[in-house]
Amino acid sequence: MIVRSLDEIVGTDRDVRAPTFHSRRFLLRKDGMGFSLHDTVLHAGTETYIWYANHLEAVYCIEGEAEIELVDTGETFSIGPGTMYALDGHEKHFLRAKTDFRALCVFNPALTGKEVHDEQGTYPLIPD
Ligand code: 9YT
Repeated sequence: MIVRSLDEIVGTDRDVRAPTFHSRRFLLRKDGMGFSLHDTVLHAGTETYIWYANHLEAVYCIEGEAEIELVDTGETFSIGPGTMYALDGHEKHFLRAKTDFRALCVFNPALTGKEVHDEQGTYPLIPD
């Protein structure tokens, strides 16, 4: 069994900083669960372009407000506390945080912990 607190993760190599968000990675590939689990905070007023070409991601909002715009259709969705979205089609999207936006994020396959977005907003698949 694995038990971890946010306090144990902040400031370690599981606490990954990017220009528009920070991602505290509770579970990674090496933990053997088959998915990774992150507590992520997008910074208020930021826009992030994302295309998870190699991963499926589900996002459950805990705090804050954000808008998602799907690139291919132009559809927009407002996301707030208690709402989940799942990128089951590897959708390219813009994520705009109206306030600090905190969410639990689950990735399949699991991230290894080293990934940061590339210029296409993608996390690479890192081989075993
Ligand atoms: C909500 C979202 O997709 N944010 C981008 C960061 C990613 N979820 C991560 O690495 O935690």
